[in-house]
Amino acid sequence: MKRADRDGDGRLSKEELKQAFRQLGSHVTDWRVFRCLRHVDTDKDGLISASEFDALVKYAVSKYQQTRTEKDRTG
Ligand SMILES: [Ca+2]
Ligand SMILES: [Ca+2]
Repeated sequence: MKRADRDGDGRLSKEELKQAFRQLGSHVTDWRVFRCLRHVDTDKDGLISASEFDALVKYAVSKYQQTRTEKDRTG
């Protein structure tokens, strides 16, 4: 969270979120980042707070594992 929060305001913007995904080694497109953000942004301020980030990580990990599984299956 701290590493991903580039401007240090304690919340992640869409852009910071995209960078965070990259650091996780996941190549995501803009709309995917946006969808993730919409999914976890419970107070709808367009930013990811620490608790929202927690939910986001769980969401991202489950998505990431899904993708991995699909890749493993197809080779
Ligand atoms: Ca920030
Ligand atoms: Ca929020």
